[in-house]
Amino acid sequence: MPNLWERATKHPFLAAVREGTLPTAAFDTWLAQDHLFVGDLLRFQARLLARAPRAAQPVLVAGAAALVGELAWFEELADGRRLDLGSPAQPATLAYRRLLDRLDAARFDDAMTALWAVEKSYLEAWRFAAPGAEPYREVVAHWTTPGFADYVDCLAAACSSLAGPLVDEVLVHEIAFWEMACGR
Ligand code: HMH
Repeated sequence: MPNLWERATKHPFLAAVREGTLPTAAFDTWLAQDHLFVGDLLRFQARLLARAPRAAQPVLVAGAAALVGELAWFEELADGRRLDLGSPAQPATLAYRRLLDRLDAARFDDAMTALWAVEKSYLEAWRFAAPGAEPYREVVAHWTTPGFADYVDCLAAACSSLAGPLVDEVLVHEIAFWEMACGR
């Protein structure tokens, strides 16, 4: 569904990051909520790892380790902005968490494809925002490094399919997440 990909990866939030017109409050909302999301994603990925076939273990372990590092990176970013990361999860964050929880009951292959969609959409989204206006360059760079693109390729290689209803569902949640950050 190209339209969902487009909406998830070319959202006005990302254009505003590129152009330097994003309100600080929108960025800070995104930062605090994405910190919560990454914690949820790490827990989901650990559960997926627990039932992964042998061939998918390396990429899932490497990704989980990267998510732990990412949590520390979020905490540093928040520190630098004097932003409190203790704000409660907003409805879009909670809804995305529920999708991740539901993936526990999906077949491994389908859950793996959904994980790929989570990461692929982020890669494409931040590529769209690149290089980013000055205050946001470091954030854009974080998700547009060759290492992250390689990770997304490795996830794809461990997937039996790169499409399906769960991919569309992921994209709907990605769109809602940007909308939340924009206060909509
Ligand atoms: C909302 N989607 C969202 N946040 C993220 N950090 C990623 C995907 C990639 O990990």
